[in-house]
Amino acid sequence: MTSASDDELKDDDVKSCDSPIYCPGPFLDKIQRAKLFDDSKTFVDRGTKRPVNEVLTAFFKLPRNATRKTLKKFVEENFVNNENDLQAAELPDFNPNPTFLQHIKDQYLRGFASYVHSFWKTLTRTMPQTLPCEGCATSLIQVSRPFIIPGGRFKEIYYWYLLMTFILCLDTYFVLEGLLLGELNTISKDMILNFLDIVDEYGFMPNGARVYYLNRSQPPLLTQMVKIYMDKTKDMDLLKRALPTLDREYNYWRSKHSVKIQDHHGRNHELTRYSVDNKYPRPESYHEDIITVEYAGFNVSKQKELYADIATGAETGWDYSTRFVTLIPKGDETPEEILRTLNTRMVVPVDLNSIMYMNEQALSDFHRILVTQRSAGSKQNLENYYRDAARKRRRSIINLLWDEKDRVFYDYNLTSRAIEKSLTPANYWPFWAGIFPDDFFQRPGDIIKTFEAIEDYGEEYPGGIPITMTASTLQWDFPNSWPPLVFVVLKAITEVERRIVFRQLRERLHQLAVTIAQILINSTYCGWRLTGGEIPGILTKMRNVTESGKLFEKYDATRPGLPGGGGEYTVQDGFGWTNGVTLWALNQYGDELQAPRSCIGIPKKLGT
Ligand SMILES: *[C@@H]1O[C@H](CO)[C@@H](O)[C@H](O)[C@H]1NC(C)=O
Ligand SMILES: *[C@@H]1O[C@H](CO)[C@@H](O)[C@H](O)[C@H]1NC(C)=O
Ligand SMILES: *[C@@H]1O[C@H](CO)[C@@H](O)[C@H](O)[C@H]1NC(C)=O
Ligand SMILES: *[C@@H]1O[C@H](CO)[C@@H](O)[C@H](O)[C@H]1NC(C)=O
Ligand SMILES: *[C@@H]1O[C@H](CO)[C@@H](O)[C@H](O)[C@H]1NC(C)=O
Ligand SMILES: CC(=O)N[C@H]1CO[C@H](CO)[C@@H](O)[C@@H]1O
Repeated sequence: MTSASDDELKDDDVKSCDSPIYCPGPFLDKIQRAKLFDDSKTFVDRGTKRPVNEVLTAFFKLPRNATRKTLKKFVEENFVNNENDLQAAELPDFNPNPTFLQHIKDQYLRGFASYVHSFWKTLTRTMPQTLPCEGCATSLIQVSRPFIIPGGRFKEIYYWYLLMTFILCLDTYFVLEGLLLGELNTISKDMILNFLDIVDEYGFMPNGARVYYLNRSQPPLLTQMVKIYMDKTKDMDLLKRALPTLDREYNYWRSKHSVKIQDHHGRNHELTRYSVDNKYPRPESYHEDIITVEYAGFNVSKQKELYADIATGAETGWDYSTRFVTLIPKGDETPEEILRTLNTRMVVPVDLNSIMYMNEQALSDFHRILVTQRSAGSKQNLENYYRDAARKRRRSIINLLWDEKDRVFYDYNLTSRAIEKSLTPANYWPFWAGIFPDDFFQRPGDIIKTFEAIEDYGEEYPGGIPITMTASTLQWDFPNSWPPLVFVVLKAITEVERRIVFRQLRERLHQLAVTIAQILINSTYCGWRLTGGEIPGILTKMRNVTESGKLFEKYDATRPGLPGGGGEYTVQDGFGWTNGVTLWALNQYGDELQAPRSCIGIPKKLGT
């Protein structure tokens, strides 16, 4: 018997950050405290020019009171400036004119989609497989196949961004089955294989492909990537390669991130939360974290707690947001003051648990498929094991996170032992996952109530659904609108819509989805247009613009086309997930969307 029960979940071998240069220790502390670069990430992204032991020897010979200038010189002498350490690569099987473009009615949107589709070519990279010397170090986690980068500051592959770049495959899930597939399958598979290799090596998927990210993960979407890839390709070889690794990743999450909760009826539940075991500044934001933590006047144990909550905040993918803090902002706090009240590990996030549920269902299906393939019963129980885990999780999510009165799911707050009544697009994730309370579809009037907030956003915010209602200056707060979370809402509406029998209600929801999609497109299209986007033969470039069309990682919900702001770095363009979501929406609602007639009236001055 190989029945996997909860007790058998092993605390799997997980490798942690142990580089003497890129991970917390005396070396990193000294260099990063000196704040040699504007962005702490600059240093940890540089590889060494000489063998690590020589670099360390030279470092420990420096006087203890070495000046900033001396340290800067030391870094210049010992580290390469490898801003461009990833190499541009050819995007395999690229077809400039995939079929889905023809399903977009509006010629401007079609031209726009064509541009976005072609942009993948500029985001394709490989990693150099050789270092400047024997014994040299780099923080990059090596992967052997090409991949798509998000763009901007993020030069390496990031975990949860990746699902979004796979949405190209997801297009075909709805309408164009198999067509796009023929073109971008290769890179999709390469990226999945890169991830699987990393999980095999490290025991989990780190936040990004750098050793300094080895203490935390990000929303666990690898199983979903395999799922949408499988839905398109039925590639059994890939599934066989992937499944043991996906099992292992699932075990990592169950064993390291589970939390037991007793409800008011005394019933026990197990759900998942983000939780990073960490007591140091994040290597890539070292100086920033020191200011947040050391200048706060906390005692040492409280400082360690805060470092853990900061790293956990990065694990959520929402770095940072008032969603995870205890402070009720008055509006004049500095970002540091807000972050000092992070309570990340005590939040049981509704989106994370939805993803875990989707993974449990997918893993159950995968085990069933492979068993059928082998026509043997040996792994049968894993199919049931995951099915059972999904069933339990669904019950727990409904028992603990559903609010009967508001008719929406909320996060659960372990500190107050109650739901946290604040609404973000993430609260709709369970619907995407197919989790509905038993009476949901019997109460059509209440379904309107569930989506009332989205209807209001649609009327009030012409630039996108705001991520929260709190204007805090943190980047996962108002007024920013994040395309992947708009995608979640659209998927949620789609899942509800297709289960509804009442025609009028179905149409109302569909109209809502089209409005939300149109708003998304208004923003991404105008942002692109105002930064020099053009369509050969159809639309000439706006005068006085030197750039050639940008998509941003986030937008301003109040002003369509303008990038969002706030947070720890300047707004990034590129941008993997925005491109993915834009193409998905253009395909999904392609015959109902229109290019905004004019992007004028939108302030011309754009962030960079
Ligand atoms: C560093 O310390 C040494 C001896 O402790 C002293 O001679 C030197 O002047 C100091 N340098 C600076 C820049 O403070
Ligand atoms: C440190 O501070 C926290 C709250 O600020 C307090 O609860 C805790 O008791 C303090 N610990 C020590 C060892 O003083
Ligand atoms: C959770 O509950 C505590 C205690 O009621 C409260 O202070 C806090 O603001 C709540 N929210 C979060 C995200 O911790
Ligand atoms: C736009 O270009 C014209 C001519 O090239 C120039 O006179 C004008 O000042 C420019 N306007 C802006 C806002 O840069
Ligand atoms: C999209 O932008 C156009 C401006 O060209 C505007 O007329 C339209 O109302 C916008 N659509 C939505 C849903 O906000
Ligand atoms: C996920 C991970 O690698 N976590 C590690 C973070 O670092 C601590 C020690 O500092 C390890 O115990 C964790 O396993």
